Amino acid sequence: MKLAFKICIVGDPGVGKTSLILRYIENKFKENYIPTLGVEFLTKKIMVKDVETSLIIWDIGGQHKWQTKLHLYLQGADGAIIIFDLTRRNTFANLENWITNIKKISGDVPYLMVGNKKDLVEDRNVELDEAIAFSKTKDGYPVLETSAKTGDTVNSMFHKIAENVIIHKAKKQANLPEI
Ligand code: G3D
Ligand code: MG
Repeated sequence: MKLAFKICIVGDPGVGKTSLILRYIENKFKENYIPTLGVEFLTKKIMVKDVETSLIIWDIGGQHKWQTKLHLYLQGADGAIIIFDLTRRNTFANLENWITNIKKISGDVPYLMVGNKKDLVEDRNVELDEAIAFSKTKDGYPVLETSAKTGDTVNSMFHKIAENVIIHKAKKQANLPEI
């Protein structure tokens, strides 16, 4: 059996969406210049519980034109990762809006809440405890903390969403999208 999942990476501008994908796919971090990926999605194959799984990772562009086309990105997502910036509280406050959009457009799909820029220890403005408390008021999905700069928890973030998609589909007894 081979599976393919569409995973959307969302979150406010500058939280590190593109950097996390670049770290995951190419194991690189660009300090000063983040090239636009030039494509709307990238694919990575991983093994999840002995099953070959293709993650089709969609990066939501920062420019306004993409924000107005959010529905095109989120449509048909099997799961989402909402990124916020641990140094900027407003990006954490906006999780609520992102969850609303995901539910409205993608439907009942699993999502992770991920605080990025963990390496900026001195500038941290959101604590893990409060993010977990927030998750409990919503759907109780996992909260992780990452650094695209050091690579901390980046691989496990993608692995976790794949696992959650499989668990969620199994619960709903939906057919897994095979390729
Ligand atoms: P976006 O795709 O969500 O808009 P980007 O965000 O990936 O373009 O990242 C925005 C800025 O945050 C970039 O800096 C990038 O280098 C920085 N960044 C992303 N992830 C991390 C991280 O984990 N740690 C640190 N310290 N910085 C990070 P610039 O200077 O290009 O704006
Ligand atoms: Mg980007």
